[in-house]
Amino acid sequence: MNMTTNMRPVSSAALKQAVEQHLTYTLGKDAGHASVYDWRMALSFAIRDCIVEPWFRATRSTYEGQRKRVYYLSMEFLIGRTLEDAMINLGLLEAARDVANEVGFDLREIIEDEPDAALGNGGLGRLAACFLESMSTIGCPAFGYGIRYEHGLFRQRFEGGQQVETPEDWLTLPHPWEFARPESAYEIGFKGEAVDGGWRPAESVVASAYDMPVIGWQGRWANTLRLWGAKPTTLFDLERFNSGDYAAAAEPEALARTLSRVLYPDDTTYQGKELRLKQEFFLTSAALQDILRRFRTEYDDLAKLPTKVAIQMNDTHPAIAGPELIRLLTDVHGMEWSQAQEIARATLGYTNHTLLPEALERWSTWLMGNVLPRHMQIIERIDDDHRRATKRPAHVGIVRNNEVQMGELAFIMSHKVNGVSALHSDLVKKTVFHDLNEIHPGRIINQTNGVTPRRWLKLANPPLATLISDKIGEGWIGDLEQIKTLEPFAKDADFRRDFRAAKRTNKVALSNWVGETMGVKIDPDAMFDVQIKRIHEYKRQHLNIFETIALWHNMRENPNAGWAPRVKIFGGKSAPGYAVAKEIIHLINDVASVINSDPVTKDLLKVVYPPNYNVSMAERVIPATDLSEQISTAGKEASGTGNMKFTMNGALTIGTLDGANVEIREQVGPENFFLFGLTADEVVKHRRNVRHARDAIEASQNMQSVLQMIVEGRFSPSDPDRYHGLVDRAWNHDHYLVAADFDSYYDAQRKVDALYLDPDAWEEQAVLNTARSGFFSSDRTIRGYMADIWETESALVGEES
Ligand code: DL6
Repeated sequence: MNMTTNMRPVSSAALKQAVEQHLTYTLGKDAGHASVYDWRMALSFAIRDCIVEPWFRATRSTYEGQRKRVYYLSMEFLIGRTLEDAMINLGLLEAARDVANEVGFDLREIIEDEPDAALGNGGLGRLAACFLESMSTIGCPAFGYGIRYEHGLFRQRFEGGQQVETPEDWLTLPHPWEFARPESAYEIGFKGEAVDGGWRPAESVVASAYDMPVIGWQGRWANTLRLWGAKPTTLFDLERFNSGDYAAAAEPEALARTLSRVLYPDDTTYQGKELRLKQEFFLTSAALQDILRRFRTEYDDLAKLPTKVAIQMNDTHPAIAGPELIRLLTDVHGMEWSQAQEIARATLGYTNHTLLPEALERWSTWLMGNVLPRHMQIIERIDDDHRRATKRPAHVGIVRNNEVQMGELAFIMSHKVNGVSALHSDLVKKTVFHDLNEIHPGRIINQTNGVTPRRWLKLANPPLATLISDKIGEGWIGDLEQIKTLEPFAKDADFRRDFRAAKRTNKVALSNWVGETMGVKIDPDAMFDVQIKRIHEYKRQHLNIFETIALWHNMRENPNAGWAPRVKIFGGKSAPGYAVAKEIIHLINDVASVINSDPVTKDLLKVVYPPNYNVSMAERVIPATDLSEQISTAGKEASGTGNMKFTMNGALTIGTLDGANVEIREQVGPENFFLFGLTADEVVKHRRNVRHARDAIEASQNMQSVLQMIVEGRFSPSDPDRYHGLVDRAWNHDHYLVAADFDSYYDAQRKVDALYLDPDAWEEQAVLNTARSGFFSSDRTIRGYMADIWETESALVGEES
């Protein structure tokens, strides 16, 4: 099957014609009066047209070949922008640039007019987006299932250095990438009562589908991201309307829409519990009903489900899939209980993304029984069956302490459970699922995360992508392992010079953007030292800012000591209710104001924290980064994926032995990685000493000076007591061992300085980081899931690429 399309307008002239058609007939706009928004919409529709044919072909081929499909259930898909990604994968970027120029616009301006689809909080959601793209690239027949949140992750701005959240509104303007499918709609019930092997819900809403095609590299395959929007079962209460009570008449619609209105702005704890549980069930039930409907159009025998369907639960958020699938198979389709349980288990897989106790989902049995009474019965029966079969003691299990442990439920209802880096998977076995691992040896496996090189290298970093392709050809884009052929060029002075020039181009662009948007002048020749990610104590942005303060202090004491000039760049949002993380944001901004106005260090150190970090900002910052900060407390970061993006883009990493840092260091070579800090085992041992922070601070002159400056109000002169709580925590409640790792981090940073002052040596290591990043493609990760969990094959095997 030749998936390259003959309908695609490959020439600039054909694309221009398609764009103008859409401008005129879809948007009803006269070219002479069209705005950047109009051109963006017209171009998006023209590009979307080019996806439709490969999309149809992929669907037809899946049906005709009776292929197994993968269904990826995720409460989050952090997609960012779509237009540029689609143009790149279709090979239409240059044609689009010509079209934009001809109509008098800059393509970049058009691309940047698109709002980010921020349907996720961070790593977990962005991983899901990378996976969708990789599944399409590989030709793995798949659907992503998620929620079409009207408001994605909140917008962040700073007022007086403090985070202020405002609603995100990506759907205010029409979304050109989706196809509404009102015919694909399912009723989702809640509450009511469980009745004799069934359920009579008291409330219900309709889940209505919106499909986004996801095109893979070179347009050879396209899968579907199906997002569910909530609608009322009855649109309107006419009687109330006619009696003049308009607000009450609209109530059903308003209530239903609440379900898909907002993404929960927190990736570790859960608030608004009932609504969150309802959202999880809404996604899961709609997806499962859709999966069974599709399956039954092709096969009669539901016993064959696991041979044609693989369902992956992205964390425990869709873990209600186990009981819901059993309910559908038994109550609705009349299957016998034990067979239904076996079939559900053979179909489901579960990915664990965290060991943080506060992020392991638990629902009170009261809430679960109230919102999903039939499911509560099913969960208890699964638990009893499992306990009986495995002779597990009564005090452990899915239901304990009047709570439903969703991790246990997901584990017990899955045939495979995976962690997301080698270290994390090992810790999953040793900690949260220790006893279940002994009962079910071999069920827990590892699938180290990855990121798509199309978006994170080709799209985000055109200067470097072009340089690489000029040297080794374009094969790396679809097969990142090929990037290792770049390795010998690390020794080639001309190549190193070009590599440096590519980075400098990106640094100049970032400097200009920071100047324009924040009014801070930064020097593109200084080292760009970057920490961008969610703000969380375990990620230790406070370790970074403490080190920044120590560095600044020492620079002031001795400005001519041969420091490497640096720009410290931070980016990230805190969950709105996470006071400690918000205090860290405030401190970073306060420190930035003091340092950035210091005449003594003005050529040596700057601190910038652009607000509202999102996917598009990451695409801007990562290619311009020299030093990647991956400094979490060992044992806490499940994997990280930002760390991989930086490595691909030739940044060196300073990091702990945590998450996928361990594998990054192995791949790039320990001599090309700045390691510091305690290991995961040492962290556990260290915590046993109740004085660990005090001992470490008392032994560190630098750390003492830092805390002294903060507590004296050096960075908050108008409110000197502002950080007393923070300093008290550093001395007395340092759960994430900032003090214990501080000196080791400070020393590693001085090694970073020394290397940066030797540009040739730095560049050699930077080239090796890029050249050895092949393992971190999400294509590799997806192939691992396909082989080890889903037991599926690529539909593109044997096809010409
Ligand atoms: O696996 C994707 C990503 C990892 O890279 C991060 O290390 C991890 O923190 C993140 N986990 C979550 C957990 N949320 N919940 N539950 O976002 O997953």
